[in-house]
Amino acid sequence: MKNIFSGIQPSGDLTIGNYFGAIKNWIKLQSEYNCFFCIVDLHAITVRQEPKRLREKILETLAIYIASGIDPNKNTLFIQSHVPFHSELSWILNCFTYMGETSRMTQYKEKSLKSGESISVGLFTYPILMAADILLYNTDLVPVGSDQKQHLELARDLAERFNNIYSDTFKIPDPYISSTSSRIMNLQSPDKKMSKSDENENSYIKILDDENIIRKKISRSVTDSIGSINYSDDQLGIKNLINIFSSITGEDTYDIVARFKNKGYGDLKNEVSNLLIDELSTIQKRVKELMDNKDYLEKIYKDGAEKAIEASYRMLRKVKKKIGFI
Ligand code: AQP
Repeated sequence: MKNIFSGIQPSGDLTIGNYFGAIKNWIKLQSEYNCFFCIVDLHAITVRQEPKRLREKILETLAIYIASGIDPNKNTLFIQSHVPFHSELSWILNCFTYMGETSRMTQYKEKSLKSGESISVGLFTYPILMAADILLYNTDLVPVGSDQKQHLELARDLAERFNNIYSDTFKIPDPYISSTSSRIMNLQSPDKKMSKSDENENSYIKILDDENIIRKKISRSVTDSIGSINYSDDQLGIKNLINIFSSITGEDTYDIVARFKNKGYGDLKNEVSNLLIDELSTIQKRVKELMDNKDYLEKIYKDGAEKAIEASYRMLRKVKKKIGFI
C-alpha cells in the first residue's frame, strides 16, 4: 500500500475549509492508502497560542478527525510533538534550504504583512518542518488544499536535492488536490481563502458552528449585484457557494447552476445552509461524545504516536548516516 501523510494545525476552530479541503478527501482515500493523519501542534505555535486553549484544540481536532469518519483502527492518528523526529529532521532540512526558497512562500509573505516585525522565525521555516513531516513517512501522496501546493513543491525540491547529494533516500511526494473543494473562500472577501485565524468571525464557518450561526453567516456572505447565478470569476461569492454545494453533494458545478436557473441568491444561500447543517450536525454530535471521553482519545493518540515512531525512526537513522553523523 502507498503512504499518505496530511495534517491540520490546532491553531483555532477548524473551518469548513479544513473539512472540505483536507478531511473529506482523507475519508475517501483512507481505504486505499496507508494513512498518517497528524495534528500538527508544532506548526500551531508559529503564532502565539494560549496553552489551555491549545490543549483543548489539539484534542478537539483529533475528535473532529474521528467524528468526520477517519477510522482510528485503519489509520495512524497522532500528535506531531509526540514524535521528536519531526523537529530533528526539520533542523537537518533547514541546512539544505536556501533563504530565497522560504522567502518566496506566499503564506509567509501574507502572514508577515499582518505581523510586521514581530513575525516569528518559525513562520519563516514552517514549510521546512512541513517537508520533514512528509518525508519522514515515505509519503507517496499528500492531500491538501491548493494553498499548500507551494509548500509541497519545496518538500519535493528538498527531497530531490538530498537524494542528488547523498543517493536515493527520500521518496518524492505528489500532491492530491481536489478541484471544487481545494480553496474554500472567505465569506466576507471571496478573493481570499477562508482561514480559521481570520479576525472576522463572519468570514468563516466552523465545523462546530450551530444551525443558527451557519444560517446567519451564509445569509450575510458577500455576493454581487449581477443577480443571476453563474459559476464565474466575476461572481466570486456565488462561485464559492456553488463550490461548497458541490463539495457536499458531489454534483457538477454546471448542474448546480442549471438547478438554480431563474432562482435568486437567497434560494442558493438557503440550500447551501441546509446542506451544511445536514452535513455537520452528525459530526458535531459525535465530537461532543468524544470530548466527553478523553480516555478514549488518549488511547488513540498514544497508540498513534507509537505507530508513527515505529514508521519514521528508520528514515531519520538513514538520513543521519548518509550525512556522516556517528
Ligand atoms: N480555505 C480552505 N480551502 C481549502 N482547504 C483549506 N485548508 C485550509 N484552509 C482551506 C486545508 O486544510 C489543511 C490544514 O490547514 P492548516 O490549518 O494546517 O493550515 P492553513 O492552510 O494555514 O489553514 P488555516 O485555516 O488558514 O489556518 P491558520 O488560519 O491557522 O493559518 C491543509 O491541507 C489546507 O490546505
